[in-house]
This record gives sequence, C-alpha cells and structure tokens, in this order.
Amino acid sequence: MTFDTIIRGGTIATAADTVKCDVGIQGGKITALGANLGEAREIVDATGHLVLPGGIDSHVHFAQPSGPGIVMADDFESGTRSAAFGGNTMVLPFAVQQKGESLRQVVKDYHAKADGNCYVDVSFHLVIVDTSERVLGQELPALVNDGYTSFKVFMTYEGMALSDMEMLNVMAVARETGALVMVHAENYDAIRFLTDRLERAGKTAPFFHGPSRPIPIEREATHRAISLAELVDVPVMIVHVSNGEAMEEIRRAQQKGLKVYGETCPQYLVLTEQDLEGLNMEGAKYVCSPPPRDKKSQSECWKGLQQGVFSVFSSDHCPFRYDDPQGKLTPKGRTSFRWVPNGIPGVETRLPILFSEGVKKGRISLNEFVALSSTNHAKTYGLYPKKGTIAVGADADIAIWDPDRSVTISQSLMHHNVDYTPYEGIEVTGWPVSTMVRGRFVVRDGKLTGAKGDGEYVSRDKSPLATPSGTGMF
Ligand code: DUC
Ligand code: ZN
Ligand code: ZN
Repeated sequence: MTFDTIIRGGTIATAADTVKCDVGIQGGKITALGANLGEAREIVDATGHLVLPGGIDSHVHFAQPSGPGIVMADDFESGTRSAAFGGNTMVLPFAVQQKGESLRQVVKDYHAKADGNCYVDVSFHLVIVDTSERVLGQELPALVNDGYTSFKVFMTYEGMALSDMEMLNVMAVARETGALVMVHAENYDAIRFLTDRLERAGKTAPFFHGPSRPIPIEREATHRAISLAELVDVPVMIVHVSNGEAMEEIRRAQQKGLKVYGETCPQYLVLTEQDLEGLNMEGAKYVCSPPPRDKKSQSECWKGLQQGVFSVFSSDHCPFRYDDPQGKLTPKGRTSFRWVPNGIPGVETRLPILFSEGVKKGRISLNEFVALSSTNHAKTYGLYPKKGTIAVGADADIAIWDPDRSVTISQSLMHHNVDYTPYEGIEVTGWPVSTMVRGRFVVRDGKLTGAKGDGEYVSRDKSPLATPSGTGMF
C-alpha cells in the first residue's frame, strides 16, 4: 500500500495513549498507524518530536463588529494564520447576532467573511442576543439542524445581556433541539452598580476594570446559570471561568449529576490583576472579562483542569490592537475603563503555555494536555471522531511539536494582526513546529506553507454531551 504521506519516527499521543509509531495519510485522512508502513509520496521525519492531534480552539473571536469606532484586529485570514502557527488545526469562532437581526442573515454574513479566507478549519457558534419568537421559534431550531449546534448567551453587556426569562427561553430551545448552550456568566446589574461607583470616585484607569467585576459577580451568575439550566434540564458550558469560587459552583453541579461543563483560558493561569496596573494606559492590554484574578485563583483554575471540572482549555482570543484609536487606545477608553475594548489575543500562545506550564512542570500529563486542547473540544461540540484524535479514519489534522524547544514568547514571533501579546516575556518549553490540516502542511518547520482557503467550514453534529438527563421539571 502506498500513502500520500507517512509521518515517521515520532511519538504519538492521544487523549488516551502515547505510542511510538508511524502515521499513514491518504486523501486527507489517517489511514494507517503502525511500524514499517511502506511507501509514500512523502516521508516526514518526526524523530524526537511529538505527533499530536491538531489543537482545536473552541473559543475565539474574529471579525466581530465591536462597537462604534472599534475594530477587531483579526479577521478570519489573520486569525486562522495565527492559529495554525500555534499548533491548531481548527477554531470555533462566534457568529454574533445584533438586536433585531435575522440569525440566518448573521450566519450568511459570517460565511461571507470566513469562506475562502481560512488557513485552518472553522465552525461557528451562534451568539443569541434577540430572543424574539421568529428567532427562537423558527430560525434557531432550523440552524441547529443545519449543523450550527452550539450557541452562546451573555448575562452581561449593554445590548447583549439576556434576562433570566430570556435565558430560560433560549435554554428551552437548546433542550428541544439538542444544542449546547455556552454561558458568559457575570451579573450585569452588579457590574453597572460598581462601575458607576468607581467612576464617581474617579477610579477610571484600566486597573479598575478588575474591581468593577470581582469574583462574587462571576460566582453568582455561574450559580444562577446552572440553576436555570437545571430547571430546564439542559446541559450548559460555563465559558472562561477565572477563579475557584465559580469553579466550585460547576464542581457542585457535576457532583449532583448535572451536565454542566467548564472552560478556562490561559489568562487565568498566568496573568493576574496586577497586570492591569501598568502606567498610563498599559493596563488596557490586559482588559478582558472576566478579568485575571490573583495567584490563588490561578492555582484553583489549575485544580479545575487537573480534576476534570474544566474539560476544555480555550484561548478566548478576542483581539484588539493596543496603539490604535480603533483598539485599546480608543479616545473614550482614556475617560474610563468602561470603554476599553474587552478582550485579549491568545490563539497562538494557548498551547505552548498549557504544554509548558502544564506538561513540562508536571501539573498534567501529555494525554491530559491532548484532551484539554483538542479531543474534548471535538467531543463537546459534535466533531468527534472526525476531529480531535489520531486514529484510522480521522481527518489528518496533526501538530508536530518539539517538546524541548525553549522560546520566550514575544510579539515579534506572533502571526496575528495585533500589535502586542499579553504573554510577552513568558518563557516556555515545547513549541509546535509544523501544522497539518487534512493531510496538508499549513505551517512547516515554522514557515507558512498553506494558503488562505486551505481551511474549510465544518458543519457539526449535535454533541453527545448535550442530551438532557431526563430530570427536568416540565
Ligand atoms: N467574552 C468573551 O467571550 N470574549 C471576550 C469578551 C467577553 O466578554
Ligand atoms: Zn464571554
Ligand atoms: Zn470570548
């Protein structure tokens, strides 16, 4: 038998196993695993390297309208290019509805932005802002059946926050259709209350973004989201969890047998509120929500990863340029943290940070790394086993890693369209050197070899993790 490509001599790790064997690839799929696979048009020597399922980043933002005068730095081209250099073969960005917009039109608009422009595979989550009868009764169920099988709701933000009644109505649609609901859990009124008080006291610097949304604001909303989901009997994913108190709410629900899942992100492992203290507006570089907390919260988030409370580790890449009036230095942002665009980049640094801080420092195993960075994303969002593993029949989505390469993270190494990285200066060991999407190298030995358009849109199945448990109250 001959193959298009054989990856030879590497150590393969999946979420379950670590083995030394070769990978045979044909027609974009993995068609054989074993020794002495025979002939191929191309033999890739992976001696001394790890051969891992390509990363799947199930929480990124590209090309989202972000308010008057603000422009998101990455579109689908630059965002997926950056993702590829970070060892990712697939990303799940959001298609975000505005009030009054047809969801069908939103999906069309985001396809127009993405199709033909991506270096790695993509699939959209929907963001539901308008809960009118037309959206919830007709458009959303039809879109779930068309493969848009997850959606996010916000409990905060002007023009986006849903009331409890609206959350319940959205959750009911998810229950009926088998979709998975992702929740941004922060208490909108409490943030507004604290923001007003801080501003009145003249506390307007970026640093005060943190004090405007302290841990109780996230913990309470997490508790409420879980309680609403319990009433409806619908599985939920609490995204971007920043601290132990919110994590414990998720753990408690899981121990009760509820299908509640959790996600955390690099900013909650390696950044703290002190990073927002920078002189002048420097702190704006770290403004994201929920905000980075303290060292104790970092170690509690690690516990959440180690103990399986968090099943996915995502970047929440939400890119704004710093030195740019359409980015973090928007003139209004100088008047108050309230107006600083919310979000930080990280799609390229997510995996090296988790690998180095996690695997190299002995906090998690290599197999747990694969689960948290790829396999569990595929399982959670209806992509498994086509994506997220190295197995015969799976797409040949592969990242080849040098596990011993030491790198100091720096903006000069990044391939995003942002002008900084919040992880500047962090030293990591382990780096993705090549990324292959469906059998073709997009990045090879640190060089871009793919073209925009190599990445395809992937329609998703309903998640097996999203089935109700049958304990609902109606
Ligand atoms: N939520 C996100 O998921 N990303 C960036 C900002 C936000 O509030
Ligand atoms: Zn969010
Ligand atoms: Zn996000």
